[in-house]
Amino acid sequence: MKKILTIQDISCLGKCSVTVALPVISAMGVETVILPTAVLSTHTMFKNFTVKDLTDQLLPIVEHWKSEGVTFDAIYTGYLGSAEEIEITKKIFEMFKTDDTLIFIDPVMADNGKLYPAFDMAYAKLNAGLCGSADIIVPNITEAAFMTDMEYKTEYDEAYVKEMLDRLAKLGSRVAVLTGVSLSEGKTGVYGLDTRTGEYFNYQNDRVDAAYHGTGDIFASVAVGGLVRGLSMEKAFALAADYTAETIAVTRTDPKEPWYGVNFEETIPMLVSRLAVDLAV
Ligand code: PXL
Repeated sequence: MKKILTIQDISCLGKCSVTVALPVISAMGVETVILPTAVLSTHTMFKNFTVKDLTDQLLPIVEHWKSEGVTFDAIYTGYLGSAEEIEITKKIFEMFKTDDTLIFIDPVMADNGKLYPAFDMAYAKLNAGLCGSADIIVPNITEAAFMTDMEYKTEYDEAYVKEMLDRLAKLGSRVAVLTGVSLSEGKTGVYGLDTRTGEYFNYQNDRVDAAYHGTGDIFASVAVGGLVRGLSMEKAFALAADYTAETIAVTRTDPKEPWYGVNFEETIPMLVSRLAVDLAV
């Protein structure tokens, strides 16, 4: 069985990071190993959340795995809590990367034009540096704007998106994929650049007019799960975009607030059956 290591926080309540990655990647038939960067009572969209930082645990845990001869098909990083954790994550890549290990980075730190409460510009720059170690990066437009020194825009054209991707590619990853890209009324999706071929790719879906929390984590988990199962990049990102859109659509029927999280649990059967179809073709 394939195995993904995911490095991100445990937000005990609120459907994001590890509480999304574990069920979603497992449902895709891939073992999910977790390295928690911190334990929070909730994600940081709640007020008065508690945090227990786990920076000092990261190296002892991975050194134990190393001594056991553990290997990973992919390492997928999400919300990291501090500059020091970014440095340690780089070390972990060096310890475990082989020619067959996919390094997949979601540089989680910002959305809707703003950095999350725990972060500042210095952190954004370090995250940009970390992205240079990746095979694939999947920032949203806000995160990309912070990492490329571009203005954050809510209205933009294809030239803006391509310029952003060109600048992201210069950070050093093989593939850069921007999420939440909306180029026409009522549509949203992903726009990517594969630096090996110089080709851009674009996949659009119907847009739901609400920004739900945790959808980036769902998108990233499905994309990395699909890639490790052997889907092409095109298929993996299309599956991730479609599953995220479907999950948002289902969640809209629930009166819960968008900042809480999405009801991805209800759409896992769709994910599993679509993955089976995609793998069969
Ligand atoms: O979904 C991204 C995320 C992950 N982890 C924590 C967060 C957020 C976004 O706000 O606060 C702790």
